[in-house]
Amino acid sequence: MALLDILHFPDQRLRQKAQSVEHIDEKIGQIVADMLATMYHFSGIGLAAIQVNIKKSIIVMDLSQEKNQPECFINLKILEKKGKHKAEEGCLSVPGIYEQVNRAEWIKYEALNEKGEKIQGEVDGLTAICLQHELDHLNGKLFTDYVSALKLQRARRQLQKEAKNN
Ligand code: K1U
Ligand code: ZN
Repeated sequence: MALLDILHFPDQRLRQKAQSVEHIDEKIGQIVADMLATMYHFSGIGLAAIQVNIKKSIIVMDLSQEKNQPECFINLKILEKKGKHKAEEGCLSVPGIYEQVNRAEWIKYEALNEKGEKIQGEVDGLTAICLQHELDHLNGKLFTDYVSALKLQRARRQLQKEAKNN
């Protein structure tokens, strides 16, 4: 397993769009393993392949307390969305910034797992938020795109202040 480099805002490679995975083979298995190792290393709850400069539709996630329930979503598609929910988000590609974002409260999805099996689910709460956040990454979008420029400026100034005081 290898730790991968995470791209940070404003790196334009974060704006690339992922391509569908055609064949799930050993190479894809290695990417999934490396993405999981990277996500755990940086204490994330999710990671999209675009964040590690891999232009493939691959997402990993683990929302368990014990960090022992890794999940993988290949070619994730959101089929239905319902409701609205505002919650705080962070991003490993935008370190130190946490802002409220509006997302659908409930989603129905389909994807492939790391074995190439079709998976489907209906989820809400943090799972729904995280999958929408990661799918945005695969479409070149960041959570900060939903936040006002003024709020972002304030958050960045606060970060700079904290960095000076430490
Ligand atoms: O995609 C990423 O950059 C990972 C990101 C996922 C995410 C967190 C929160 C809401 C939506 C998506 C993270 O794991 S950020 C770090 C983190 O663990 C976290 C931050 C804020 C709230 C909950 C968790
Ligand atoms: Zn992110």
